[in-house]
Amino acid sequence: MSDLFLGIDCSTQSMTGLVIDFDNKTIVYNNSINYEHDLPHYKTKNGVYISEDGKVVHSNPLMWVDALEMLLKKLIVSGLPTHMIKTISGSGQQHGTVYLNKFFENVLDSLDHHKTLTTQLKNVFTRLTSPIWMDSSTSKQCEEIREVLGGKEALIKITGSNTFERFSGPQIRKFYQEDPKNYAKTSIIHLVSSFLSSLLLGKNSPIDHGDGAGMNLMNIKTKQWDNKALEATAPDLLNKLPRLSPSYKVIGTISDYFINKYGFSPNTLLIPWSGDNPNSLIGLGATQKGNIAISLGTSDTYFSYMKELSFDLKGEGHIFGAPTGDYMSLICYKNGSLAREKVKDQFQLSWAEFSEILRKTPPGNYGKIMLPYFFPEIVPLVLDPQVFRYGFEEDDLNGNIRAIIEAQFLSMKLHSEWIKEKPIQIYSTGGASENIEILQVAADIFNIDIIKYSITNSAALGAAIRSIKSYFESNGEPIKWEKILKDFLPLQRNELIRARPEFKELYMDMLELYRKYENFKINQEENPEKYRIEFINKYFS
Ligand code: XUL
Repeated sequence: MSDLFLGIDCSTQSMTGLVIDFDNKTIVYNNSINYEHDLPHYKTKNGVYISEDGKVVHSNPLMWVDALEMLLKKLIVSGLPTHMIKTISGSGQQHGTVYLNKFFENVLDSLDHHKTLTTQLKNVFTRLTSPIWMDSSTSKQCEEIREVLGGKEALIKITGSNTFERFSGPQIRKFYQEDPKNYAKTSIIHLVSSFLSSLLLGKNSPIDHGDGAGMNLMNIKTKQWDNKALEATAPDLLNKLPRLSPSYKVIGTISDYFINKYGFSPNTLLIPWSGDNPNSLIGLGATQKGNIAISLGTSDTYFSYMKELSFDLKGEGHIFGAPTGDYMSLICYKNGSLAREKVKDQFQLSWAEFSEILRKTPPGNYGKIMLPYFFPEIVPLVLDPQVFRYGFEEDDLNGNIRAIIEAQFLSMKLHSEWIKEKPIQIYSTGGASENIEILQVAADIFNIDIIKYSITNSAALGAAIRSIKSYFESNGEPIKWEKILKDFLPLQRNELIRARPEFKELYMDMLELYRKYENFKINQEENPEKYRIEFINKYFS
């Protein structure tokens, strides 16, 4: 076996470890811990704690620590020679924050490998649970920060995004306002990514520019903490944040705890972890103009590489740093897999039955339209969840299945219109991308072919690929992204889902209909029922 590279992904519902064998260009390890099933004593549902009104969504940072240790134990049991791992990087669900006291670094520095990480880290948190990206409870703080920074457009030009309920800045402000004592006791605030990176490093790890951009705190042009944004958020915040770093820069070597306990070499290099979406950009090889990625996981995201910085002044999308040092655009939906599952479970279907219904129902769904806000939605902003159905009822099995999938991709197409670089090719990842019928709907709606990957965790794959790039760079043997991606990605591309041109016009019409329904519900515009009847007459009579 040759040089190995490890990527770890801490996502909403699970933690995955993936190892690449560089010379043989293969993935030699790919395994996950599911929080709800493998760590039931944390009592999460799908990895999270949700308040009754659905607005407050937290997870447990100690559970992530436990999952990391469980993952590494599994790695050892698999017989993988951990001492051959040259570099490690990782990926975290974006925006989530971890609040730590002044003992955190000392504890990391003096970890005893005979004890577990959780026993040693249980007293370092000033907030026992971490707000995560699904939280939508900070509208007040979003407004306050936006106002101080000069309104939506000014804010977008500073941080790359409007304030969003799930973003770290508004979440930090809420903690400061609601629990000032524990805010004062907080020495350092990490993202999920930099928190886990700190464990491996044995001291505070920097936040990378990819994930840092999801906080409403980093200046998107200078890639430094923005003083005005920090001041608008909470007092003394600069002293409570780690430094920022490019995603590709080596930050040190692995700490003694992991060397002694899991057999890693003391020379194992570490580079910063990044967000799951920036990692997926690499894991899907979407580093060229016109390459679009859709990730169908707990969140559904639509993102693309961006060479030149440009903004969505309407404020629905975001600009993050890309791990290449450039930029990426992103739109995020909360009604992703959990919403699909709700519909599937309502009718007690298996995924195979769900797919069968998609296969046998016609594009356009006889004019049945759903606005699928099962949970509070990010795009468009819907804080009080409600599902709207036009032309059908809640008990219409076929109607509901097709309607939710069409709604998800019509919404994606609609809300990505601001991205200047038009899609030429779409890459898909995430659990639901295993489902060809779902991807067929997406291909038809976008009228673009979709490349499906066999590895559905492109975030872990992206993290492993990033670590290859940085390893060789730090050894003075730089390899171009194109070369690494060419070597490692074609093997993963296992299916092409072709857009069917015969449905192009139908979906263009349906997109306009969907736009009207959104405007009707969200902006109180005219009821578009007569257009829906026209649509039915044109395609289904
Ligand atoms: C992106 C976002 C989610 C999380 C969880 O802005 O909120 O995609 O990263 O996957």
